[in-house]
Amino acid sequence: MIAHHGKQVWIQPHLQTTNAIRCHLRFKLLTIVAGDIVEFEKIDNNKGLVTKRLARQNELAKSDHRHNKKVIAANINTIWIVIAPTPNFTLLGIDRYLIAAQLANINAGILVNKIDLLSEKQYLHLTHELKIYEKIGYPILYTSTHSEKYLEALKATLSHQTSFFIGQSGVGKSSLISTLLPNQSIRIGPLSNIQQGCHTTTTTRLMPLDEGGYLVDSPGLRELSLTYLTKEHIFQGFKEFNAFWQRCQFSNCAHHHDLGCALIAAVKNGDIAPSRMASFQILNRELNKSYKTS
Ligand SMILES: Nc1nc2c(ncn2[C@@H]2O[C@H](COP(=O)(O)OP(=O)(O)OP(=O)(O)O)[C@@H](O)[C@H]2O)c(=O)[nH]1
Ligand SMILES: [Mg+2]
Ligand SMILES: [Zn+2]
Repeated sequence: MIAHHGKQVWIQPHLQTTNAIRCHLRFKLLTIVAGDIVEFEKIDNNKGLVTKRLARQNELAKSDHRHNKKVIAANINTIWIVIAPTPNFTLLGIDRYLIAAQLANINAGILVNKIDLLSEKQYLHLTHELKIYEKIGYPILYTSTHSEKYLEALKATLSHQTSFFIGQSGVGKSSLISTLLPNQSIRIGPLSNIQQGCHTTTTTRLMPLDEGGYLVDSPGLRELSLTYLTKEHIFQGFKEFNAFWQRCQFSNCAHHHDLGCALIAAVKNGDIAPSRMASFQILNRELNKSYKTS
């Protein structure tokens, strides 16, 4: 499935030589998202009926406003968390996406766009700040849609797999995709729109790459809510914490006070970054609050 269009969906037949087909769903309850693989019956050359959704390899999800799980995309190989010098980003915001990816068993990396806006000093500061992610094992790519030289490396990284671009509105997800796919018509927004809270991209959409593979563009998210998860999930979502799983002195350790807490000891030893521990505690507090309100 490539995109929703009201109650209908666009399907790309397996052979990429044929155009996308607009389909109704046979069953109202059949939920399909970008990246889903489906069976469909052709009605005519442009129309069809989706009859079945095949089993998903993985599901990228967030919480809806009732703290229930909402799947955003399926069958993704790599999630690229797109950030930029403007709009501003937070490490907590990045961690939310990394945890969702880790729990869905999807590779993730950080794509820093608009580096043309950085002075050398700012660039060095940023690369230093993001080092903690490289240490955990997340790749980091630096790009600018204003310069060809970064795009070749990006293309090579993305080929032959399905890559999902996610991040705040205005970081340049659609700009990057349209530079990589010049033949697709993709709307790019002025930054002023975004500062007023307008999102340029409104649907998640999958597009084929000439070299093989797909890119998925998605609407900007202010932040990814993860309140549908349990505390255990949150722990497991922090990849580097797994070495400390059940190592705390007390089995009900809340990882708040240092009495026998393996995580707090790891922060002191430099094995866990303080910002990751801070994110972990914030996400746990959000869970406590959502239990009370749901
Ligand atoms: N300076 C600079 N500006 C860029 C770069 N890439 C994108 N932009 C600008 O950033 C603005 C937002 O770009 P979009 O591609 O619409 O951002 P988006 O992430 O798709 O936003 P949503 O669709 O709302 O989520 C546009 O004005 C782009 O021209 C870049 O590498 N450098
Ligand atoms: Mg966009
Ligand atoms: Zn602990």
